[in-house]
Amino acid sequence: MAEEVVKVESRTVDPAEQQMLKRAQAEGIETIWDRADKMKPCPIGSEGACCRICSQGPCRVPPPKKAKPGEEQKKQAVGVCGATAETIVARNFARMVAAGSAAHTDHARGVAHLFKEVAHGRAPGYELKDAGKLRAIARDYDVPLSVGEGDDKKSRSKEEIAQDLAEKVLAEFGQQSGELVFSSKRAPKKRVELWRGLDVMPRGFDREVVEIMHRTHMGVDQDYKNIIHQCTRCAISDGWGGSMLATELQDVLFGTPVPVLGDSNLGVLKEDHVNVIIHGHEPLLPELINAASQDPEMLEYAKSKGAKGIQLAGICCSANEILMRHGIPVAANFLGQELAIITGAVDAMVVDVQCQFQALASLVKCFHTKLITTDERGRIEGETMYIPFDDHHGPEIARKVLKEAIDNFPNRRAPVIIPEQKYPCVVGFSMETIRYLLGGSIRGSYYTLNDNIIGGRVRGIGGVVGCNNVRTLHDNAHLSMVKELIKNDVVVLTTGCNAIACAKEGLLTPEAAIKYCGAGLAEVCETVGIPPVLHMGSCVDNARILLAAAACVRAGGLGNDISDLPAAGAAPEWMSEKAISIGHYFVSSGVYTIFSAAWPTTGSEILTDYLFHGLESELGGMWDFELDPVVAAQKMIAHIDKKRAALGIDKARERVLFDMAMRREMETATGGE
Ligand code: NFS
Ligand code: SF4
Repeated sequence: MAEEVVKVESRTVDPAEQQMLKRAQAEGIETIWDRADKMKPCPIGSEGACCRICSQGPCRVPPPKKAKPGEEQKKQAVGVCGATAETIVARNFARMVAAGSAAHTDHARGVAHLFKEVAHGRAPGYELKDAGKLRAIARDYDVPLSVGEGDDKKSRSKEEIAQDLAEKVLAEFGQQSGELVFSSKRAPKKRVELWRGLDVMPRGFDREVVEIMHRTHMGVDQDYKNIIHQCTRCAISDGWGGSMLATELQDVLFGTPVPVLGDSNLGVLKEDHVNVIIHGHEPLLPELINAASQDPEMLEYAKSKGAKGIQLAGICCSANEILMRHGIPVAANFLGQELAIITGAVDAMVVDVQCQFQALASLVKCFHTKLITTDERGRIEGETMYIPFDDHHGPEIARKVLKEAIDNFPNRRAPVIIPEQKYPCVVGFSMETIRYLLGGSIRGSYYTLNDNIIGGRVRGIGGVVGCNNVRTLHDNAHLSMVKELIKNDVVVLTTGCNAIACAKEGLLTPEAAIKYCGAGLAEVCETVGIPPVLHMGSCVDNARILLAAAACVRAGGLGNDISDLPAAGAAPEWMSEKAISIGHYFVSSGVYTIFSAAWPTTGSEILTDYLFHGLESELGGMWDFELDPVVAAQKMIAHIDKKRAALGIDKARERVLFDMAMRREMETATGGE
């Protein structure tokens, strides 16, 4: 290769992926890092200061350079129509919220449709697995669980309940007025009242997204605060709506996650097995591919082609879904998708929607890998094959996909190089599991967690989530931030690509507590037997974090709203529009939320100040940005301490730290461990 070879250590901190990057360099295979080097981000676009929503533009309104002494300060430009930087930047931000929310809600739509078909017995291969959760959701939606009165009272079957529930949830997509059920019933009472007072209760999933698109059309909403107001309503409809619905219905269909052991990193691939990568976001088909991969007939077929078995492994959020529920190993997060193929060992990569590089289509041509698209919304030009998923023929389709992978096993041509790195992880911390583990079967509440927070052993809660971003050293910000938090006794709840980064680093094991945590958190983790970083699932499962926060509020002792909790959120390597929607629903729920990597509103100081400071007085939560992940973690801790002080529990922590120091001193003095 003529190009200068870039040090792989400057691209990713993951040794397995470094090895694959070296292979790519040696063989002249292009990856996302090479493309990023060639593509300089547009400075005006990255500030959000470019408007191209009508053909009189594009209009660029970046902040003017600071005037030199004696010079007159130039004013910020406005668009041809007079749109100010505030309007333009807010519009761009709003469209990110709309796209992110749409992605989550459209995911929920697919799940809801499948749920309906399962309820009517029209979707072979699926069942209503978690009847308890089904009833809990039905109660929220006022679906009767029984019929008749007195002695004639009869419980309704799961199917009957699910049929009614399906109609009600599907109706919420096109609902025009009123409130969404989860937003009004599952958020803390005080939060709901606040939202009602601000008039940001979402009315219908689709309506809120469409309204952002309308308001940000040329010449409509040109008041930045009013645009952000609609962002808030739309984001709530994502977190306390679409995402929550996707998570809850998936739990009913596939089971609510409980702790399970899994493996992570590229070392999970097996040279002598048919390797199938599940990549994307929706677990509907992957659930059946998993079932099919255990079918003796399929295994026989794999053997007939010379393979010892079938190895499934995940990438991105589909990975998190099947890892959480079945312990299927996770091969990589977002930035590792090409590197998995570069092992030469992947016989098929099965994708559905979201976060899939178009570059996969050309990359698979360098290897034998089949790129199989499975969703009509997510085709890729140049894909090897399109096998559309359909609710009514799931098992057949799953077998067809697997058969394609098996048939491809004998076609491997490049030498197979599988990195040896493989790390165990304990995952499956749904909101219910945390309640069970920390509350025990008797109390079954979040009170024990609260008690530990009040007592000071646990300083607070950090939700660290989100993507990878090729503009930052891969996984570095995730790991530095999480380590800084747990070192300071902040328990971390994680999802998405952050969770995978943590898995690959061994942070999702109980042993990590002793190695990385402050004494208080280490003690709690040791007593309960949990990792200090709790994997709660995929990105739609960020709704689980909201539910956990609501449960903390309900358990008592830590104020009466999410904004009172000593908690903070972060996405240190974010890149997708979904992350902006997620961040904004955390902010709207009362959480201090800090992003690293990049910030999309720097084109307007006024708007940025509103998001970072102004929103706090309205919503109790606010955005923040900090490039350095460790400093960002410290800012989260400062916020947590501010909330501890407001709750009057800051003294307790000082006592705990004092006791611990005393005890340690005594132990050293007596030679104890
Ligand atoms: Ni979330 Fe999942 Fe990863 Fe980011 Fe993409 S996989 S939905 S968007 S990149 S965390
Ligand atoms: Fe320019 Fe206004 Fe058209 Fe945007 S809407 S491109 S600011 S003229």
